[in-house]
Amino acid sequence: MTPVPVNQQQALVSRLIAACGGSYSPETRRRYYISGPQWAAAYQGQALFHAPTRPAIDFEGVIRKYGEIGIGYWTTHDTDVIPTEALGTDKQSEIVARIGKALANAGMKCSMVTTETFYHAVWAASPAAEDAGVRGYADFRVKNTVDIGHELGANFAVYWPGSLGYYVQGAVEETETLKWYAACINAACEHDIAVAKRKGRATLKHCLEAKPFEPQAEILLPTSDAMLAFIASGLLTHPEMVGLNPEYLHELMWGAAPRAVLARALLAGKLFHFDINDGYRLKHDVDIGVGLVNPLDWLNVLVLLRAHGFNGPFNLDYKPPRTTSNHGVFSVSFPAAVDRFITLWEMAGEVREDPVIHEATDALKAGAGVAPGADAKAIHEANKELLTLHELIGHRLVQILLGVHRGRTFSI
Ligand code: XLS
Ligand code: MG
Ligand code: MG
Repeated sequence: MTPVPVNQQQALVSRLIAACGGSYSPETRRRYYISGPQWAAAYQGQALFHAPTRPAIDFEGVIRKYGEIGIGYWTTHDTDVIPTEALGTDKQSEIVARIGKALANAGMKCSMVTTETFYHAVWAASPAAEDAGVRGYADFRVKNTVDIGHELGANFAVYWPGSLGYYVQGAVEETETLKWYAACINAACEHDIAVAKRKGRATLKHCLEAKPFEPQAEILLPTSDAMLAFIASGLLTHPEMVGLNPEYLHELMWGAAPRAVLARALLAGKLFHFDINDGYRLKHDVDIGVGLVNPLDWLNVLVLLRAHGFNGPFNLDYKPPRTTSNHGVFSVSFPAAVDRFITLWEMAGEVREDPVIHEATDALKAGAGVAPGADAKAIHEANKELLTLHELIGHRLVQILLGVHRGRTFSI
């Protein structure tokens, strides 16, 4: 094997990703409502047991690269771009103006803003802590994020509450904490109504994002279903402004079927925004790129979303692995994730038109035509051959995903 010196490695990566083929042009990529988070591209590979592996990159660099790739929208936490101590000051206005310029230069738009209510030490006991000072500060932070969102032309605000739970049970009274958390969301919505009116803009869509654990041991609102119950609990003053930002992997983390989660959100009219990534059931929030682990499940998810007219935003909330360099983040991670998503989205369109699936599904719905009655055995006997179609549909979906074998053999 010939060693590859470091000054030739980027060229090798670029040549091999081109050799993979199947990439879409930036113009095509921009037609989809796909957003790139500031924090995803700027992630340096650090974690509790992991030192960073990539140098820092500023928002101008991230936005420029996203624009070149053809990612149409950018999303950010307030403190991804504004130091905590500068929030709400003139320095913030200066930075927001720079962001606006960078977006315009890259031909991008800001679609979503979110408040970091988990990283800073002030959130150790959550944004809905016992101390009124912490809660007042949380109100300031979410309202300030609403201001930034309107300033940048965003339409969505996301809330992942982070530490809304505990390591030690019994230390907080759950109903009290949930009421305080609702008060914070209410503050954001009420402020939004006032700002939107003043600016002649629509109010933002406020999207709650659940995660079952991490960074706490137990979480008070661990799943999208818990968030739906919270929205309908009567604690929110503007429940119509509040919906969900489910994250694909967060639902797998508690063992759910993400497609079923999304179906429940769709029925409730609350699927506002969707964080797209991949990973493993009942494990950590590893935020792997969309389609790298569960492509068949992703295909099925997108079939459901297309059937219900959900066209985005699809937010690339994943983390390029620690083994990827900054060159790799923009030459492999992001373009490849976008391209896998587009391919799966287009395949989902094919599934919806597929004549075999159509005929099988119609036949299942038509049933055997026996009159409804009380004879269980007769009903089963009349339908039993039709039900093989469930497995046949599964086979057809995998064929669409993998491509039919076209006579393929490799080893014999
Ligand atoms: C963390 C969340 C976070 C949210 C936005 O696990 O996914 O990135 O999407 O705060
Ligand atoms: Mg997320
Ligand atoms: Mg995640």
